[in-house]
Amino acid sequence: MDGVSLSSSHPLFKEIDKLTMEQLSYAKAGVEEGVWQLFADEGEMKMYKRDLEIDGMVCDPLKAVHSIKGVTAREYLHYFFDSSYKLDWDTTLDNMRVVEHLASDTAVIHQVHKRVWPAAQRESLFWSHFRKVNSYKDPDASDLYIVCNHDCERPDVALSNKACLRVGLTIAMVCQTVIKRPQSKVQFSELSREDIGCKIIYVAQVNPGGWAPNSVLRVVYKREYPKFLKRFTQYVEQKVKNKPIMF
Ligand code: 6CM
Repeated sequence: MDGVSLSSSHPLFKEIDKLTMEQLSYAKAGVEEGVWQLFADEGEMKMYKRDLEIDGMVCDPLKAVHSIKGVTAREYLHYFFDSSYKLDWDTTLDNMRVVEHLASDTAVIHQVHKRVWPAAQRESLFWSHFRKVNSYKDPDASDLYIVCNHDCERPDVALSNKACLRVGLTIAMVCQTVIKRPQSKVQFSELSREDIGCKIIYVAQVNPGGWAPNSVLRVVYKREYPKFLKRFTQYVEQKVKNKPIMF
């Protein structure tokens, strides 16, 4: 999947292009000491957060780095982007639907999340864009893909119920395939899953969109983000097992 399928004349193109590239730089910028606090450290998976409140609401930025074996960047992000799998792996969801397929690499998605007591139920409405950006890959990587999600407005998508609040979100997952055998000496077709790995960076900032107790929100995020990344990774590992490698 080289190039961008979304037409440059689409009204959302400029915003999608700008935000996707900004999130890519932000994700790759690392975690400065004294700025990011490590809150989950499980094997290769490390998760960091910063404390940030906007208008009194917790909007803590999150950054996670992970590294797994046997999966390519394209495969990992295929399962993250493709909405037909979301209900399998996203345990925060009550339901979801694709509002519009804007192109093969871009969709608008509406999700209704499970209610967390005592706060009101949340929903999200966002564009989701999948892109290959090899010019930004690390020297040891053979490719780089990103999925970027950001909230949007659609007059044709009403709140699912009046008590629901719509969250704001900017989320990106950046993945790079690492090949363990010298690339100059090997064709992709000769590689097995033992020869490949994937470096993952996930960044997220969610605005709760209205009242929620700050302490509960922080507890929920600390529990849910590691749960999500571990569960999603296991899901992908299971899905690719015994399938031909997709680069
Ligand atoms: O990135 C994740 N999921 C993607 C699914 O396609 C997508 C998600 C967007 C929405 C994220 C909003 C999460 C809101 C969760 C409910 C908030 C409850 C409020 C509690 C009040 C006390 O990018 C994985 C997202 C994992 C989130 C933990």
